Amino acid sequence: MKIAVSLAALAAALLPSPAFAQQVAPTAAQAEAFLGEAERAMFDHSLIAGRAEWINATYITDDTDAVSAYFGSIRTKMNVDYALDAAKFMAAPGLSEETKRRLTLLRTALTLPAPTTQGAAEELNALSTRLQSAYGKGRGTLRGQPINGSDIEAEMGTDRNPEELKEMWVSWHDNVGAPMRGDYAKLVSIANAGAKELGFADTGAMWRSKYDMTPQQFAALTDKIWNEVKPLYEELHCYTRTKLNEKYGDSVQPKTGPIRADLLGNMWAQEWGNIYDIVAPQGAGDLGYDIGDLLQAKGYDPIRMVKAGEGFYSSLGFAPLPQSFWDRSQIVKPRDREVICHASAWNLDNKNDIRIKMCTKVNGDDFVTIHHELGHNYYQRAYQNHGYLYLDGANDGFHEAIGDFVALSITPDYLVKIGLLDPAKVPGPEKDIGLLLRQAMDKVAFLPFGLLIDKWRWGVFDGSIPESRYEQAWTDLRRQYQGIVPPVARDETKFDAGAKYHIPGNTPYARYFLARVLQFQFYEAACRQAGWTGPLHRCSFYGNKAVGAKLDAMLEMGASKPWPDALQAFTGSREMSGRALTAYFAPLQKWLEQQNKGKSCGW
Ligand code: X8Z
Ligand code: ZN
Repeated sequence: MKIAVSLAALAAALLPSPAFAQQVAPTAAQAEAFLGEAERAMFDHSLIAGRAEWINATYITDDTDAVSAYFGSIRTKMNVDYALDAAKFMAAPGLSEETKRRLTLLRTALTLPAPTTQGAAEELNALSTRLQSAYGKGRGTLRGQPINGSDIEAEMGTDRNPEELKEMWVSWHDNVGAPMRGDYAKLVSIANAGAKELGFADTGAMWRSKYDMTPQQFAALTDKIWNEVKPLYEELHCYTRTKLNEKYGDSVQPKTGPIRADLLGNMWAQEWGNIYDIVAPQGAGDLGYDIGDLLQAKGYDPIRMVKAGEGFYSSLGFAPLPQSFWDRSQIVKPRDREVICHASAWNLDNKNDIRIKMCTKVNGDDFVTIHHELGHNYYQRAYQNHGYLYLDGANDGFHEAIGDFVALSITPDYLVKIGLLDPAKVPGPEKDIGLLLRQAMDKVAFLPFGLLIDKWRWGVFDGSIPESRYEQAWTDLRRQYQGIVPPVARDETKFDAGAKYHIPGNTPYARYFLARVLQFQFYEAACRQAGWTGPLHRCSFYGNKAVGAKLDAMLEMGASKPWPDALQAFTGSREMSGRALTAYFAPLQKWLEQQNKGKSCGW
């Protein structure tokens, strides 16, 4: 309320009368004054809205849902008003590049815009809060017993009984996804009406407008990157299918065709590293260690895992995490209330009140996720001195890539340095293929998944996937890109997309696809800066202050410059590409091609 009044007062002061405003284009000075006021108001609002959201995410009740939706709807209305004004100020003559950039960022700032129709912002926020909380409260079953989200995720990683895997997969998708279908369709239609009012074709086009290029160019860029990495994925798919067939037999996993989605060690078949034991090459397969086992053996608890993550960033020269991080983060799942377990990183005051929210388990997946989340926090802290609109990554793929890039340095030698691995257990060069395969099962397997989530959503938003085909289109994309199929038949009473956090959570997903290739671009550059001459995958830049300083310089830029400038600052290149990833895995690709000789690959 207060915000609307102050904006109106500002407009009145800047523009003599509404009639005058319509006739005379605004000036550059007025555009800048408007941006300054908008940034201040959004900054202030974020302080209270962020806290409401944090409380809701760490203690889901009907009441915290209501409070979170309330502040969310204020934010939506405020941002929509500003975005509409920003479009008008774009017409001002003589705008600097900097001002144009800020106006553009303001126009695309909302993930879910609402139309200005009475009640639309409230309905949209009620729907999005309800969907997100429903996900947080979701349960599947295992051996007939209810099991929560973080537990079922971990079980999918270790269980090797195909009947139990199927039960977990089906119960999770049926219980969590299907009931969301109606709410999700409503949300899509409101957000699209909002996007159209802001001058975008639809919400998906608005999402694709955040990459310093047109929405069409962005879609083409993601396809280009996919084509660069697809041959490697197809080899990995073929090899993994063979190994699954050997383990489970034709009745569970046939030799040809797509892979059964529940056999890959992950609820969404998005990362396959958990079934490394099934695919490990004969002889060279035993790496001699598994990070989860090492953490367990050394008695690590979740806090100590986060301290280890912090230690990596400190070794690069980043200041330690503030005490408030330890006081306020949710590192383990509270036992007595519903929370959103899906990991996230927060900055509550846009300064140093950085936190993570996880339901950490002592395993390898969560060790990597900790580094991932901390990457967000160090990024947030590094760019804090900019104005509100620049408090973001160079693009959202950069934000997702930082922590993963750091985690690529978790090599055997690094594990020795931090006392997790016995020096005598460091795998020799004969284990290089095993090490690369272990890494590929997570990094390469993810690529088609990273792309298809938003292929589906872009289609939903542009209407090419109508509500009547939500399920079919999802299953088709999973088969087309990943080469996987659900363990049982699905129909349009289901909504499997809703069983993946980012759909009810409304988090755009192309960012993770970009991050998967960007992290290898950063890593290759950091290892070059460090003067590394060995095999790329053995490089760790732990302790390298020069790499840290260069990284910090990129992080400090925030969103102040187009992303190619940020990429160039750290890597020398202005292109996002799959080349660094394929270079890292080149020896593995050759090996996979040999293993797959004579097999009919594809699906
Ligand atoms: O959602 C995440 C992070 C939160 S920013 C844990 N990730 C994607 C996912 O889990 O689906 C990281 C990898 C991909
Ligand atoms: Zn992330």
